[in-house]
Amino acid sequence: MDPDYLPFHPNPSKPAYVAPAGAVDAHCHVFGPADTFPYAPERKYTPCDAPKEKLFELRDHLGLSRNVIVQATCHGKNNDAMVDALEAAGDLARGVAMIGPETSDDDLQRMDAAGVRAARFNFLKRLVGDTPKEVYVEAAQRIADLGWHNVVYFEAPELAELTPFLTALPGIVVVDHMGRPDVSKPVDDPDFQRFLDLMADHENFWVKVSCPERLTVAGPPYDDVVPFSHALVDNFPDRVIWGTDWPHPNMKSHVPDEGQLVDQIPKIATTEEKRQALLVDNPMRLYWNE
Ligand code: 0GY
Repeated sequence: MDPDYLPFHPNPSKPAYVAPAGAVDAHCHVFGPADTFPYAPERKYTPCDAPKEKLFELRDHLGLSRNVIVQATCHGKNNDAMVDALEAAGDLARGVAMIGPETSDDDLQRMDAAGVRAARFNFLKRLVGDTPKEVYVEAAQRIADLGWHNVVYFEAPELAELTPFLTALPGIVVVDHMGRPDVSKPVDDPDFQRFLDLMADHENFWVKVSCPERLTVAGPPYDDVVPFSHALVDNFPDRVIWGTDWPHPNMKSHVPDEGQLVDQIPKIATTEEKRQALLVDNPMRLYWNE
């Protein structure tokens, strides 16, 4: 089973930027290995295996300390590979699951014990098809009872239609990849302003300033994405987190070098204080607050 996009970088560079002690990669994945954790039959893409050992190696190589491992659609709602990675990492990782009506209360309890702290609701039709919102509403209610939060993934043009649903979610809502703005437009474009307004009006909304490799038009080192990340870090310093997005599923344009992604951090968070919040204090408050 061959992957249908580019494999991850075999030899990422060592970043020049040294992250503060305890820095968290708050968006990354583990895939397979397929012979132990098969990919979901309903998946929209086939990844290359990206096992937990490789993720932990990358964490150490980049000078990071912890991971938040996010369930991706290629494993569907079978969270076993992610949970296995959490169990191997001990206190150094937390997880974000994908759940549905088929997920039992026992499954939720088991995932909670392993370190899962959120469920992810994905609105990208290219990844999940068209999931009825009622399915997400019911799941959100179940996870709220466990003290988990919501992680949502959508693209900027969908935000207006999704806003009533998103703002009705109970508890904290973390938006993946800055709400996927079109970075060929200026930062004051109405689509991105709508997202900034959502963040400003709803203090339960957080955002991942991640994924420049997917958003960029110019390519590495992703300077065209910096104004967007920077605006979010500056306006909402206590509600931003950062992640590598390793192993970058569905990347077809180029193979990202995670060392380069780490080296973007000082451009988007321009003081020590902001970097400490982005990389350590905020993700720790969200995922290790117990
Ligand atoms: C990401 C982004 C993507 C994939 C998934 O769950 C997924 O399959 O999230 C994407 O294709 O944009 O966050 O990994």
